[in-house]
Amino acid sequence: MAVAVKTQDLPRIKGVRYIPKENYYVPGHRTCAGCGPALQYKLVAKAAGPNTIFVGPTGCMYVANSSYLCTPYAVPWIHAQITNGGAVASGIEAAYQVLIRKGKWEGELPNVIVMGGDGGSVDIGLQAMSGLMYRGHDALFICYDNESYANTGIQTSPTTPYGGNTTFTPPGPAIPEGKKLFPKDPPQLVIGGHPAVKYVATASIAYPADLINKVRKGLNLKGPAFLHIHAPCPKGWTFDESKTVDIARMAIQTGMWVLYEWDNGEIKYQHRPRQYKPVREYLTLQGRFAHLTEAHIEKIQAFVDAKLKAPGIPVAIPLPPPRAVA
Ligand SMILES: Cc1ncc(C[n+]2csc(CCOP(=O)(O)OP(=O)(O)O)c2C)c(N)n1
Ligand code: SF4
Repeated sequence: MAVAVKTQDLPRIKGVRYIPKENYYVPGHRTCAGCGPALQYKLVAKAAGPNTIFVGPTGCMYVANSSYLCTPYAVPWIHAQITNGGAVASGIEAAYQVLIRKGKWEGELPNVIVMGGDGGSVDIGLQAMSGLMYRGHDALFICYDNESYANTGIQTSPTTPYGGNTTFTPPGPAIPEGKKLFPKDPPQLVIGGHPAVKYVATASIAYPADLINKVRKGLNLKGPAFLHIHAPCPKGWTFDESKTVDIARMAIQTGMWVLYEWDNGEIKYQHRPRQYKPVREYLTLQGRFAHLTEAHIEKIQAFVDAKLKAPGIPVAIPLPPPRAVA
């Protein structure tokens, strides 16, 4: 006889006043002051609660967070390789399903959450993330997006915006804009290619209650879910560490980041401003864009304008010209 899998039902919260007081990502870690990914970790851990297992593909949230015998996670966690967060989570979830089927685990199925950087989610870790989504494991995959391979010295990643100055895309006479490519679209990548996935959403540290509700929705749902969370990085983006939340909010006010959820084929938007501010107001707050010319800023504005005509729908991305043959 099939054994019923007991699952959790995490309640929706009405606003910031109702954010749980309990912390499962506690002080004592070694991330930079004002680290956006650390703040989102804290919020996700509050949302998920004690019956949670975090899976961490290598990145700032593991290397900067944990040193020998000292970590900030107050729930079980495992450090995966940057390539295989999705595979490790798949194995954990599948093992629990077997234990439940054999009557060796009588509790609720834990929340299995992969917390990967953009590199560990949609670049080096893409195949394992996609495998988890494709096979339909009951797990939540979170891509915390600091728009670079931060832990190895702020190298460019596929989600680094056009024009971003990183250690691999320094602006100079040959390439004045720095990064030449426009970013990948992680939510659309997951939605478009994975029939088992029914819930995909974007979130931001600037809207913590919305973030918590999306985490809980993804966890309550049976099957795989994907969240793309905007998490500014003061070190890599070059801004004052007291401004992390302001920068995250400005991204939404200028349309550089759009908050939405894709729920079984239906798109719903959250916190859409009546009037978007020019992208310049976001770009000028960050040293990584300090070298951009008017023409570069116009190119970014045109990209955002096209995206905002149908937010959540991929836009045609301008490609760089083919490389000149030496
Ligand atoms: C296969 C492999 N390639 C490269 C590395 C080196 N490496 C460690 S952390 C890291 C950056 C991770 O970037 P991301 O996943 O975006 O997370 P972040 O550091 O930005 O939080 C890299 C490239 C590695 N550990 N394994
Ligand atoms: S480099 Fe960025 S992501 Fe990494 S710990 Fe510092 S602020 Fe956080």
